[in-house]
Amino acid sequence: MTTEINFDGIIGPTHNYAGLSRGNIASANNAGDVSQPRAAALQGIEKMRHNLALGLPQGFFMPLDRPDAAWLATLATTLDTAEPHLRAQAWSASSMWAANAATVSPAADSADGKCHLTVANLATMPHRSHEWQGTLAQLRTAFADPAFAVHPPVPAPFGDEGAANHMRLCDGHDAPGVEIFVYGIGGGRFPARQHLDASKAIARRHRLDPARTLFIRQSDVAIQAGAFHNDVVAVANERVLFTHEHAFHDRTAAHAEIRAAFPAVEIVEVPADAVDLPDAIKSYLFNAQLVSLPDGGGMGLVLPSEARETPAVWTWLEAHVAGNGPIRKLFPVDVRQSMANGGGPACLRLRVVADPRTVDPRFIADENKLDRIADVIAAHWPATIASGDLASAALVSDVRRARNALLDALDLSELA
Ligand code: SUG
Repeated sequence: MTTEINFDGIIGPTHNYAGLSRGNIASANNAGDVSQPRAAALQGIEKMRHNLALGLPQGFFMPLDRPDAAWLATLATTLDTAEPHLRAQAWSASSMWAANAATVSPAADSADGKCHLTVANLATMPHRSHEWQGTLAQLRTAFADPAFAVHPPVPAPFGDEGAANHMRLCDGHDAPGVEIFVYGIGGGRFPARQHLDASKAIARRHRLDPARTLFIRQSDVAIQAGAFHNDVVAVANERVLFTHEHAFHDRTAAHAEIRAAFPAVEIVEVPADAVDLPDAIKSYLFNAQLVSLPDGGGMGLVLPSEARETPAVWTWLEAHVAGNGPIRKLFPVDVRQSMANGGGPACLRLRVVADPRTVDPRFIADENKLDRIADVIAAHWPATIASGDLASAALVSDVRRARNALLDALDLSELA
């Protein structure tokens, strides 16, 4: 049966705070802190357990092979000799944020009846620009069934950050939907990472119906406040669009276009005078998983525990749940290690609408498999990484061994 499956990126053993993402305030604020890869990865596993227990189908992706010595070789340097900023870029564990792995168009939206995935080029940030090769290999393994079409990235000058800038409205996940691509226009202090030409190329490749495809500009105010991806200020599920007042460049026109393309939409907008942009971004209120609960349970919001600690945000949410709004339940989860690099619950997952039987079963989670993964993490992931540790040859061997142990445990050694 066709359903929505959330694939979470397992947080890799090289997770560290190098302050690599300009425009991502958490990444900048925590630069140089000591990270906790083991705790980080276990927090990610607990989030998956939580969602499984809600009755939601769950998958996962492997961390990439880091530090990426092959990438340093293309820059004519090595792990030993690289300048510190390049070494840190080679060590990045940022593929954990699977929302940036690819853009996904379900089969019901495409003229050829396949579920299309285009791997993101992540061209704007050097530390993420070398993710796509490993991600593409993994997507081709997980989605090898003819039900899927997996595409290479769009060419690099046109920055593409995948599903983080893509939303879909539909009557039910398996029904044809309206796909909304949100792009930014650069020029400010912080970069706009999603290019309109990239979004349009993906829509053409995925053979989307132009009448059910929208391209909407993200607001500069949001980007400059630290919303480096649209999924920091808006999220959609089925008929509901949950959004901040300042998410889009021209709010009135954006809402009108969305209503015209999908009249059944229910727009739940949080006004700036209830939650201002700094609070929305600090708490990651919108970087939540808006999920349809099984058995007609309405919608739930799986959101970071920081949302509960931000008074304006929690007040708004409690009032919404107490009223007649579509969000019926709030589920705070602890992903603090990821949050400290600007990645909330929604960043950590890629949504794929498909029949789980068409996905390589090695990527599908159940409780036993999560136990097995947690055991490998507990045994092999470093407890801490400080910035000086990135120069340690011993740590390089440790993190490689850690990832290989995970690949072995899941019978995925072909991704080594
Ligand atoms: O690309 N942080 C990621 C966070 C991505 C969040 N994803 C979504 N919003 N979907 C980024 O900015 C920080 C890495 C560092 O500084 O070490 C980082 O890459």
